Amino acid sequence: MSPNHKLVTVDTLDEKVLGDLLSLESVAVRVPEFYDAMYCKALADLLYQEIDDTAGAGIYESNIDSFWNVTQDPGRRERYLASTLPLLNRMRRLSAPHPSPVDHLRVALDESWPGGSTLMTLNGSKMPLGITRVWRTGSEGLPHQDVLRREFDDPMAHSLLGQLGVNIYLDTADEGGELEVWDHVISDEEYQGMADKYPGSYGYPRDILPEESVLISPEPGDLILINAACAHAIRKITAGRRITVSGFVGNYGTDLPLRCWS
Ligand SMILES: O=C(O)CCC(=O)C(=O)O
Ligand SMILES: [Fe+2]
Repeated sequence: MSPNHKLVTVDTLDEKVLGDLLSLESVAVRVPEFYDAMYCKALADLLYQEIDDTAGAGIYESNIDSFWNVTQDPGRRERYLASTLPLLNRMRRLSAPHPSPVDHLRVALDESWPGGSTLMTLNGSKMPLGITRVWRTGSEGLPHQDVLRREFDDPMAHSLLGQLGVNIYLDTADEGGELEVWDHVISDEEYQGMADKYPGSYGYPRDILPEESVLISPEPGDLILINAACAHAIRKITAGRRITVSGFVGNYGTDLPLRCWS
């Protein structure tokens, strides 16, 4: 059966929508026009300019390291942790006079979850939220999962009850670049047997996944949340480029704050 019923479209987030996603009643939640499309365009133009000036290589180009890039390197981890407030402030500056999409997301999560929402901390330091990722023509994200405890052997990772991937789409590809989500979790036990083949839970072959998936063509302004334990991929961009503001949301239980990072 097609898993399309596992994509939920809502006007606003609330406890039930987030709870259903965490319990895999759904695999993805879309909030259309979460951030005004005109604001998206203005912000995307500024971000493209900045990233073009400082481009690096990789499956996508981004302004800061993702946490999984820094887990093995104390120096890089320090730089990552030092980037938190500058990153938030930069997004506010670039968005002005409109609200920052990251702040908008943080407030929406805080107001929709009984325990509220805050930034993830590591040894008392706040972790950055709101990495910007540019995906250019020809790039793609292979099927993968995002499971912090597989990357980082720390109580803060092991006590997570669930992890969501959250993206605000500021600009979307002309062709391709869809987000594909499978209603399928590769368990830690299954992953153990193949961790050396797919480091970082990245690059699963499609033939180990169900034939049917949820395929989402994001529109500028969309907020899309996925249960990051489900295998997911970004289809190859065949025309144009896309830019997202991206992060993760960790669940420690209904009465505790959600914890956000990138
Ligand atoms: O850019 C996207 O559509 C999804 C990126 C992703 O893999 C994630 O947010 O976990
Ligand atoms: Fe992901």
